[in-house]
Amino acid sequence: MRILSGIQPTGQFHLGNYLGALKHWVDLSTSGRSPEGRQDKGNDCFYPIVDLHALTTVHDAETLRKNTQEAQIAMLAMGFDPEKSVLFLQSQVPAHTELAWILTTLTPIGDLERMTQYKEKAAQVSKKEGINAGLLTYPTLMAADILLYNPEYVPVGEDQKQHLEFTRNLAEKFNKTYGEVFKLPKAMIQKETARVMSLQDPTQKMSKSLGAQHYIGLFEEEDSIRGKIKKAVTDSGNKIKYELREKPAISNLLAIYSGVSGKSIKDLEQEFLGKSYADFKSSLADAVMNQLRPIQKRYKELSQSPAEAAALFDKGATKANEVSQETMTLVRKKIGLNESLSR
Ligand code: ATP
Ligand code: LTN
Repeated sequence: MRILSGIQPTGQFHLGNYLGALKHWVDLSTSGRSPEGRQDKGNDCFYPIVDLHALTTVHDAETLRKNTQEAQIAMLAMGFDPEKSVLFLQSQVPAHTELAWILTTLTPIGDLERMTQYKEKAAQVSKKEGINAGLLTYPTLMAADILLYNPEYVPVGEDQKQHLEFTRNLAEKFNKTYGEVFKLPKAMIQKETARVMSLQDPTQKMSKSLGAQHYIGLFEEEDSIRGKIKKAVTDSGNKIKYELREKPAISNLLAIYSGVSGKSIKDLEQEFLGKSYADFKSSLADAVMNQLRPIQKRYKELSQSPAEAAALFDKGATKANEVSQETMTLVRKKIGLNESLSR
């Protein structure tokens, strides 16, 4: 089964990115299990680091270079295996921008203006800076990332569901206009950790932009992580119980615990029956560190030779170029671009 998903290199990854997306992607590339439980031999996974998307918000070359390098090393440290999945930089595969342009010509502006992520990002931009057109057309580039590889599933966090719907509509429109080329990809959402919430405000999703106390960075020092968990807000009462409406903070901590330990929330409620919030948090911090320690260790080792990590991504780009060119040959033919002149 073919799977594709992308992540922006916009700074340090946090536990929300990891539990909501990246951990799941590693599992998909090693286990070969589909949402229907079908046992395939192994999923055929494509995971680009979408550096061109990052350009919509990052306009400093050194920062982008550094973030991209860190993202490459982080993915390898988390267990992404370049033998099992195709890891590459979006910018090293020109077909992404080529198809994005073609799709832009089929996209009503109103559809782009309606996107929640666009509205949120546009609201954050200062008046002086203005809203760049890339923020608006972001979803057509994302649609191109996906459709070039014709994946059946796209594992993403809940926040990306709308972009997936947009991608499906665009694929359908292309097929209707020019003839069948694209499969309609489905979103794959990891239910329990679809939205890891902030440690300080469980009504908002964990994110870097809320501030340091709200998230746990994957490569943060142990003392800092333990401190943040200790200071995480809790709910009134004293029971360790998953009740989203009554106990959003404890429910979030339980979901995190389940995500890092693999234990079910039911089993955790049983395990902490009658225990205090303090005991629970201390045990949660252990579980988080058990998950992160090996990743952090590997990150330190891989950071010694960033060129090796980059070389693995170069290899992935070669493969991604091959696959995407096959799609583009068909696309060019269908839309009437002159084959002999364009290649
Ligand atoms: P920022 O921290 O700057 O707000 P972000 O954390 O939202 O950014 P993205 O690049 O938008 O980072 O997300 C990368 C992936 O991680 C996406 O698939 C997204 O759905 C997932 N993701 C991000 N935050 C969370 C979260 N709190 N819970 C679950 N999944 C998340
Ligand atoms: N928009 C996504 C990142 C992204 C992506 C993709 C995800 C870009 N291209 C293709 C899945 C498939 C985000 O903001 N997390």
